[in-house]
Amino acid sequence: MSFLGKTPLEYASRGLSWLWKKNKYVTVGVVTVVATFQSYNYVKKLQMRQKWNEAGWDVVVLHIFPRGRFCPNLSPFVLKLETYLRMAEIPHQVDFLDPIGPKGKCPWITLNGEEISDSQLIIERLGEKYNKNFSINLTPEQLAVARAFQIMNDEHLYWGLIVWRYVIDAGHAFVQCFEVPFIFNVFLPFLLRKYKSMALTQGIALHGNDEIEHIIEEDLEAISVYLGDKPFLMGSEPCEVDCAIFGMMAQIVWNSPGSPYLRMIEVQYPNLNSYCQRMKERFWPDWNQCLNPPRSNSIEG
Ligand SMILES: N[C@@H](CCC(=O)N[C@@H](CS)C(=O)NCC(=O)O)C(=O)O
Repeated sequence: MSFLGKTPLEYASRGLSWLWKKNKYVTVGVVTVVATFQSYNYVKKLQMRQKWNEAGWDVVVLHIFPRGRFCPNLSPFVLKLETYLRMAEIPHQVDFLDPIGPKGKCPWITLNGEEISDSQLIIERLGEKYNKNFSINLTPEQLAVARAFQIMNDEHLYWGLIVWRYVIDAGHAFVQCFEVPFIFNVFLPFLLRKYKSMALTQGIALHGNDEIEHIIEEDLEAISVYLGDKPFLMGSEPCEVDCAIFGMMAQIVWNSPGSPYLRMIEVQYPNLNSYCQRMKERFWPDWNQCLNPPRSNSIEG
């Protein structure tokens, strides 16, 4: 990794030699603090790796963000991957302590000591390893359609959700959807700024709110029309693409109160709501227990 042609190490060594010339004692102090912190992190990571390895051979350790109040996760990609693990009945354990993986994103997994990132790449790897292919009966044309929907969902519709959640709504609904630790309130403005900058770089945040709503409505309409009366996106049985679509739709249905997208689903695209309920019933019979705080099954939601 480099910035303007220099590695962080080069920057650090320049900074230190400048500081050394100014004050040798302060330099020794800074180096000691940084070295202690790094060693602590290193040892902690080693201990965690050891613990993850104890999960057992061929048991996936799924590293994710904490549970939500209304939906097991506030990340569409976590819900996608966890739904897949349930669909494929792959033995797995969940870790909430180290949600950010080697590529700087959540979710990621550890499997037999190997660290693997990105929900889609993980699904592909696990499908091969555990010999699970839920799209095996799809024609090449249907496979192409499923791929196009997955990309629209994960790489396009996602950004509409991001802009609404972190920019337009400024995190208000987001913080209602999970048990917010006190420290998170300090961290929230940085998170909002980071997502705004990412959405500007991606391009969607360059549009006005009405334009963004229109863009996302078109995506929702495409999914709703293609789903039609079918129980699942590609037919009567669920397959891999349903995990992605469900992961994202669930964010609108359960984690975006007051959003225009929830209104659209409720009013214009009710089949997307029934679809979410269907996926939830099929793969998350313990949904209420996976919420934080857990709810008893007598409470509907
Ligand atoms: N393509 C990745 C996307 C993962 C992703 O963007 N995760 C978000 C949470 S929804 C994340 O980790 N954000 C943290 C960050 O960017 O710092 C996947 O499918 O896993």
